[in-house]
Amino acid sequence: FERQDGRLQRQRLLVVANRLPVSAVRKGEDSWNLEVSVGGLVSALLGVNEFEANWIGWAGVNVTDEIGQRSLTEALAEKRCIPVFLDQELVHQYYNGYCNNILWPLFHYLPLPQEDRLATTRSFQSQFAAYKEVNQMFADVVNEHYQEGDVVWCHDYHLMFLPKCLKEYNSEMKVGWFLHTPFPSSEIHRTLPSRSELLRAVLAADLVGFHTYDYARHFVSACTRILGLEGTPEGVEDQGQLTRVAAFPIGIDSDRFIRALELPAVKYHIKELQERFAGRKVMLGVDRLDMIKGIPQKILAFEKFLEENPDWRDKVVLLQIAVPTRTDVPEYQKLTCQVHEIVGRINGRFGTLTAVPIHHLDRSLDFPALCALYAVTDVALVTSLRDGMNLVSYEFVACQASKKGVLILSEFAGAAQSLGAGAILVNPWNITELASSIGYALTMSANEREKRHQHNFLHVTTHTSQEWAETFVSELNDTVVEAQLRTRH
Ligand code: ADQ
Repeated sequence: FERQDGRLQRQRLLVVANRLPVSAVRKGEDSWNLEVSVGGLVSALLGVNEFEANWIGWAGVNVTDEIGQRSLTEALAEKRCIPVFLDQELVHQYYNGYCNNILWPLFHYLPLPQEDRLATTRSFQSQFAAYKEVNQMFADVVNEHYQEGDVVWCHDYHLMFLPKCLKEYNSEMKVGWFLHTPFPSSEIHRTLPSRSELLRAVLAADLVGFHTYDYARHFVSACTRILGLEGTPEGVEDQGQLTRVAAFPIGIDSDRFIRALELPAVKYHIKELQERFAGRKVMLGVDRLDMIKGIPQKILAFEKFLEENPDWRDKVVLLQIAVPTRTDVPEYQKLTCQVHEIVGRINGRFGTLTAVPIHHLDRSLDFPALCALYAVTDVALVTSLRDGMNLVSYEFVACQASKKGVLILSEFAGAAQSLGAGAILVNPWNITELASSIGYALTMSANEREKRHQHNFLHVTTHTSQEWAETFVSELNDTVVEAQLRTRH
């Protein structure tokens, strides 16, 4: 809180992310339907009362006419959202191209595309140009709405250029940048043709945050090895200028999940699911259908488990809820086909006339249905090949107060560092190990389940998303004050 004219005032926060927390659907020339999309970031900031949060981002629609842009801007203003308008070609080059085909895979240790090197190099250059152009457009909108004293919090790999663009406008702006994905080893980052420009642009921020200490360390090493800068325990130093680098592990709004279990709609779903799967253990996967989530590996391990344990074939079911994502990117289309093929084969192999071992849904679930599923699950499977944190594992734990189910968790998810002691940690590439972990989880004693659950439940309910946001912003405020003191001396 800041004092102004003797009155308490909440500090204004400008949250800048690729997507706004609402999706807009056009109803008429100047009317819009706005749907709140509750993801990790939105719920993290919804619970933070200390700040007045305003959002800046793309609304997810192509609006080229002036009437549409004006009316959408007005509709979004009621939700404290400010749109950045991007045309289709820019979205294609910046979002589908540079963000999702280059940076996203690379930050998850999947190498740069290699099919046609020349074509890739050419399109790479135009995609990178579009990326910079879009970041500048975001900076223009932030600058237009910025008021002295605001904290500007930039999010994720889509906006790595934004801190630099903002500081060029106003070096006094308090700018923080947080990465939701892993930051890879410097050996991976150094393959990126634009490696130095990106690092320098991020370093313009006052505070740079990651989910884990390892990602922060990788970032500092990349700055040391690629840019030749000095890494210190506080961050990265360039000619006396310090950029603070630190770990801020995200959490969830655990109370929202715990309270939801008391809602009639959720209780109704729970009862329905219990009846539907009576006599069978329920295993659950909830993921965006993305190559980093290790969905094929998870399903293949389940197949191996059924193959080796015929007695379990009619006693266990795997529910895999996979919400389609980035459906315009060819790699994602291929993954969908691959998953469908494996699921079909396994159900054909082990299914009966009355039951199949895998229920695979290509869609998202609403909040009550999702909570109910988490609550009835015996074993949750998170098999990410890499994952910044993974909130699904946190949400599952929050909903398991009565059942005390088991979490099988990839050691390559950031969450392994916080929930590792309560979960069964696995290497998702090792299908044999994964299959035997399934057997171990399904037969674990009640005593061991209870102990493991208590450990994780305590963590999830004390390291919340609200705490994450408050810690980041207060650290940013402190960093700026310290920097001002240093320059004065
Ligand atoms: P994501 O890759 O999207 O997030 P995750 O952290 O698991 O991964 O968050 C997904 C969110 O979407 C969860 O809140 C989950 O409930 C919801 N969700 C996923 N599939 C769903 C489905 N089928 N139906 C309904 N809801 C579904 C990125 C990074 C992560 C990082 C977060 C937050 O990749 O590593 O943890 O940001 O920083």
